[in-house]
Amino acid sequence: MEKMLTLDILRVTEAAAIAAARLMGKGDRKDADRAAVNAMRTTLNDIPIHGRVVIGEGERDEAPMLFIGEEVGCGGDFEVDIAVDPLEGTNLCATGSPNALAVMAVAEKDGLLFCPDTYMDKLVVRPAAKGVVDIRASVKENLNNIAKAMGRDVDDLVVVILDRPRHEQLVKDVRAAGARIKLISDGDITPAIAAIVEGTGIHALMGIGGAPEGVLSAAAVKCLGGEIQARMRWRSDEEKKRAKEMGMDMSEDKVYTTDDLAPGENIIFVATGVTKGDILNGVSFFGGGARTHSLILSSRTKQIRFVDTVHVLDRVAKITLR
Ligand code: VTB
Repeated sequence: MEKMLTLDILRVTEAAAIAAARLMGKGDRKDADRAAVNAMRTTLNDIPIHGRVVIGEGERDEAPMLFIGEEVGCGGDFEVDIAVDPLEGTNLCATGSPNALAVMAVAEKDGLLFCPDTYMDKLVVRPAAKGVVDIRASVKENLNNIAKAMGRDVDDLVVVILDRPRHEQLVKDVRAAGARIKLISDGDITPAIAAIVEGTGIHALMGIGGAPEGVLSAAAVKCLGGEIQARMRWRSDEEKKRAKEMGMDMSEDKVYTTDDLAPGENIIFVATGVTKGDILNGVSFFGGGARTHSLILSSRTKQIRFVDTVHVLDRVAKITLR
């Protein structure tokens, strides 16, 4: 599957990123999101899969496209589950800020958690700290254990947290424990990846963000190593009801591990940069075409690929390769 589908999947996130990047800095996040969704859906329906969207743009009645449960693809041998975030960081794109991405993960059937669009409390750590943290433990205890496992002091650690009033106590706790913090305005998939990769200067991600982003982050963790732990944080009774209908455990105490969120053995994770960020360059346009930068991860081969693509939309365009 990995060999056959990788380039097709790459085309999907590339198309979404190019469409969204055209609207970068225009101040309308919904417009940019819509453009990414449209492009992703059109390209997705052109690839040889029987796909089912398990993480999408929301439930059927509130999202006209790429809703949870939607069938996509043009048929063929592969029956797959798909998680999409056509524009991760809609605000980042609308304001031309770093780290907006087009993201997608594909796995064999039942390889990614089928979960509603709600919130999730997350803890992501490096491979070195795998097995020494517990999301139910205190922030201090977790930070001490991460520092010990990484052979450094707590004040050498940097934790990424979404800058939201709901994280006031978390921020206080991290500071009290002695670690440093990078507060971000939006987009917790990029820092989830940064938290598991050496040399990024990020050592953990903590706090409550989107559940869809949590499942996508778990797909990346499954490919790269490290660990994610998560707990559902329902926003309303309506969401709980939907989740119950999907057969989910309603308890906010249930801890989801990497394998609960992304149980697949054959996961492909692809992200294309929309705006230039910590891991990827954004889309750049030139007369007659565009250039994209993407990350492709595979849980089976453990290969990490960075793909730089020049899309020539006008055949007479002058192509500059650097
Ligand atoms: C979260 C986070 C996303 O939006 O969903 C956040 O996981 C929304 O949080 O990466 P609020 O409802 O508190 O604004 C993102 O940051 C994407 O922009």
